[in-house]
Amino acid sequence: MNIPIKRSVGLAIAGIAAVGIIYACAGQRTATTNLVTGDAASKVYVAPGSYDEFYAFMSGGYSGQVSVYGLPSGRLLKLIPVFSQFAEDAYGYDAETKPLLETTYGFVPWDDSHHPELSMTDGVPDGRWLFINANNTPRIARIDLTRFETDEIIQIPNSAGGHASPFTTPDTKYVVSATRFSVPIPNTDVAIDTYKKNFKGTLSFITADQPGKMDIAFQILMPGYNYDLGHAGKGPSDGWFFFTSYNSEQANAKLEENASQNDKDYIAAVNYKRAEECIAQGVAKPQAAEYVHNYFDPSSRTAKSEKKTSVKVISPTDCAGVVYYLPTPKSPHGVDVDPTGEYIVAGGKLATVIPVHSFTKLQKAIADKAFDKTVDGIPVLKYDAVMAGEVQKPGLGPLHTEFDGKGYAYTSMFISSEVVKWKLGTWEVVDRIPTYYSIGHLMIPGGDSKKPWGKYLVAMNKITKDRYLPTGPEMAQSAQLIDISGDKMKLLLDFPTIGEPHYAQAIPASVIKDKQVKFHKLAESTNPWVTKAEADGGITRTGKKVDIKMIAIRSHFAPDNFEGVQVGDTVNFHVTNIEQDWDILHGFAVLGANTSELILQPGETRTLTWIPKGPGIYPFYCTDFCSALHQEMQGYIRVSPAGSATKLMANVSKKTQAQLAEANKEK
Ligand code: K7E
Ligand code: CUA
Repeated sequence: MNIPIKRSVGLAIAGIAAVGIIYACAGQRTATTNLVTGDAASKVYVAPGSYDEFYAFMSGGYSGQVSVYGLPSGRLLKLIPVFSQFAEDAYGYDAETKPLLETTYGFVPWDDSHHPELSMTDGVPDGRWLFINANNTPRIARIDLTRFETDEIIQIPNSAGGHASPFTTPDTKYVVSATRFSVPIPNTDVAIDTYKKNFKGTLSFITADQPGKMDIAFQILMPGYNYDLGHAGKGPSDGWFFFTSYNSEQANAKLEENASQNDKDYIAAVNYKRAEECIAQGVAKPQAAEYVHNYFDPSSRTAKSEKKTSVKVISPTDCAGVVYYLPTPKSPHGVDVDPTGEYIVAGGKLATVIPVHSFTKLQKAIADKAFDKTVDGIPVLKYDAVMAGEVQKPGLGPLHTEFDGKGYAYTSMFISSEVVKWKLGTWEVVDRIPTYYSIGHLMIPGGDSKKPWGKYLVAMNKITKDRYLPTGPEMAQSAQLIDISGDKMKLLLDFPTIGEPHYAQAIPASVIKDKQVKFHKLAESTNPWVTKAEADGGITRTGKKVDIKMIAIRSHFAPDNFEGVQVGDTVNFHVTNIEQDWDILHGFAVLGANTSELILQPGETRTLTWIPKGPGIYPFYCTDFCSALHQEMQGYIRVSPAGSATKLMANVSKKTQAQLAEANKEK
């Protein structure tokens, strides 16, 4: 076996200061690229008709979505749109889902999503929900895992760059979000070079355990550093949360250089139970802050957006003991807590070791007041007083660590492009395996929880280069499946991914596969525009607004002919799929519409809005090949000039026609 590409690069330590050059090296084709062992194929083979063992949820990065894969096959099962519009199923295009993408900046149809996080019960992923963050316009979404749909999005005020997010507490009481960028809080017009004086960070705790009621529980006002990642404590450290920060230099320009000066930055250790006490004592000041909470109600299958106006903000100076800083080398990125809750592992991007803090020592250091200094009311603990150990010579550019539950940790090494396996407690490196290329996060099913399922590790790589058939200048990003069941890690499979997967989560399929909703019960729909029976469709006019109610069922729409629409009208097609059967979908598209199609799940109603631009006949059709007579599933709408005498008409039954005429006369 050959040496992993990057470690063979003699730049070694010298390379630390020059992260950028690594990309150039990553593409060198070497003979090491095929390290797959003989039985790999059988280990990832899932026979046709059989199921994968795990669901894996990968963030889409700049695609703003979540993609769902089966493991070990690496088969793509689904794309869940979250922060980006998705024309395939009208997410963010139709009237029902658009409110999910509202913010105080208006409609924001894109974001950069990094960290999927499963809800947990007692520190173990429970398969109820998946949370994911938006980086650019800070938000957190909750995805319901009985439907694989985004149900809720909350915006994070007083924040810029919601990167350290949305990691959960072991009971899912809170998910968190920390500002990557410090900004003036509240945000205001100041000179950028007043950074040190005016810019602050915030750590937000968001209540997350009640569907439809996500809200900012409180925020902690922090020194103006960059907050990067976080993880909750567990077991003995339950009640604590750990966040990495860098740029303790407080540079506001050329951070590449200026934020890499200090040998150590900090992990913020937050005692959130203490924060709750301070709030109970009335210490938190309610501060005016506008943010938006959006909720997709499953019974009407319609989202609503509401504005909120205030948050509780705690300053560490007013709530002693709420935050401590753990000095951590150097510009740390990931922070990961081992399954026992004792060890807090940092990924110091520029560090030559992997530093590990001890929760026991942290408590003792606090009791002994082993402080170096205090920053804005936050005691800085002595490094030696809290350090459990350092993994020596792990490789270059440690970023993220996950655990197998058998006493081992696995750290991704971005610069040396490898996964390093080491032993908790002795801190010795026991194995390493190259990745192709430049690994970011890695993921073990349950690997950040109290009870990792282990077995596999997925490496999510930043650079793909020559791993697949070339597709022009841009290649799909690449994940690699590694078998960690034995002493030695074994590469099993490469598979391409969507967008840029940063982090991922995985859970045994058995936890969620039998809880899936198969269709929406039509009788229980509370959608205001639902059409529950074929004869109930029709067309009504209110001024220049025309509402069309229609059903879709194999293999027709009803009504399927409409007249009386005029140029300049706003026409809403409210289409209900009245099928009550699993996986029987219909679509709807109309000639000249300036939006996406609709895709209708069985039993749901969705709305396509269309403003016809000229007179004529416009066909509409079903876009989902639903039946033998799918091609017959079509209709026409007639558009007349503005002011035309053409009567409203929908070709429904005579009785319904008469009722319609009555209803329209009254208006
Ligand atoms: Cu390391 Cu955004 Cu979690 Cu990507 S972050 S790698
Ligand atoms: Cu309905 Cu095709």
